[in-house]
Amino acid sequence: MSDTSLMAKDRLSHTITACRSCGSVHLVEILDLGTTPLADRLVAPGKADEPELTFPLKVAVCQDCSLVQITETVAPEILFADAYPYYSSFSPALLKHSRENVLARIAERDLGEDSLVIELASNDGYLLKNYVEHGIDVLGIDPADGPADAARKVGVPTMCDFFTLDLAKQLAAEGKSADIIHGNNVLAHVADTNGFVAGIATLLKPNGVAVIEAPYLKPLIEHVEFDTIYHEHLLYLSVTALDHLFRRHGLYLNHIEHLSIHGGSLRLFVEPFENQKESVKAALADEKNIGMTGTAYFEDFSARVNRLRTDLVDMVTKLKSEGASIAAYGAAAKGATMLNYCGLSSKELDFVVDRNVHKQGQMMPGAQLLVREPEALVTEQPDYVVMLAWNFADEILQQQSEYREKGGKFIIPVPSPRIV
Ligand code: JHZ
Repeated sequence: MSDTSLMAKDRLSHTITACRSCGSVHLVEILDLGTTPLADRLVAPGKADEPELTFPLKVAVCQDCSLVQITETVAPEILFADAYPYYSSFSPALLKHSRENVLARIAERDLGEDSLVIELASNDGYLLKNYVEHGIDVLGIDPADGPADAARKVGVPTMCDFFTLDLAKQLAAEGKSADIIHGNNVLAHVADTNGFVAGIATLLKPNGVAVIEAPYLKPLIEHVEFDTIYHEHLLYLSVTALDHLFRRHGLYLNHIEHLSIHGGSLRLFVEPFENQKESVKAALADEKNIGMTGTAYFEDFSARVNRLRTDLVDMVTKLKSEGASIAAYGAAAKGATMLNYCGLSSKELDFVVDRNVHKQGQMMPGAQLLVREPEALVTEQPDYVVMLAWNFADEILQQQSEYREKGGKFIIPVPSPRIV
């Protein structure tokens, strides 16, 4: 796919002036995280001295449809297609979560020989492979070459492309229509929000369902999960904003489930007919009640984000002054936001570990920490490890029992820094 160096600077990003969903110009800024490098754009060691691409990272809320969104759109070809390093299959917890999702859908739907399940942003086939095992036809669509190749290797037919309304129309013209469309952690990533949802409407069978997962705005705000804000995530979703968005395309958010994954997510059940369940009614009422449909709810968020930064930097500075060595766990995209916003780098942290072999040997953007294999925690035994992938804390703490038994401690930064 396209290489950044071939793109004119002015085509790399643009700032929006209207809501990504409803088009209103009534956007109110609620947070400014400064100018940051791209969270998943790892740096090759030989390129440490080359300047990194950086872009403004500001968050606004739409006063008309309540959608929270960042105001800068970085070209998707830069974000997702150019050596995108995220492979879903490196987390056993995510694999289990996805398998359970598929088994529940198979149990509740009458899927057979004529059925088709499509996944948008199917990554390395981590989810669809479970349908393949049950003999159900699938089609994965993902713009990143590496993960798409990995998916084909595990038997998941995959188109390497961005999902757009045009692509949906092309697939529909070829006779494809879906019983289920999955889209996990992708709705918030797409700049043409309305085109993406219209594409789903185009491909769903009249009795089909789109089962979509996305981080939920409420825990993000309440637990100060500000590090999940980066350029890949254009939207921060509430049920209110989603309800408006889907209705515009003849789709209905009929049911939701609350999930603990990624710091608190929603699983949305979206259908081409209206049958709103209590789960949605309750969430809409709750969001209205707590003020999420206005701007007041967000007023102290920026101050709480600043407080977390001060607390984490103070903690790290104090430990360093006492002679402690500190590393980090998880070369996660959210880790890049955390490190860059807090100004933590190789001065304070020795290295970061991550199981993803595609990340190892490279450096985290901005902070330029070298990514090493998790075994380095036991061989190097740093005194403390900042848990950047705090959303998988339980899994990682368990996996790192040897490091912990030898006296190693983790610093969990969210919702406020604490040592475990
Ligand atoms: P993880 C990703 O964000 C990318 P990130 C993306 N933008 C998105 O939308 C969100 O997910 C939802 C590693 N790890 O998944 C793997 C271990 O090393 O929280 C990952 O590199 N050992 C599409 O990148 C990182 O940590 C482990 O035991 O913020 C976690 O990144 C486990 C469990 C993970 O998301």
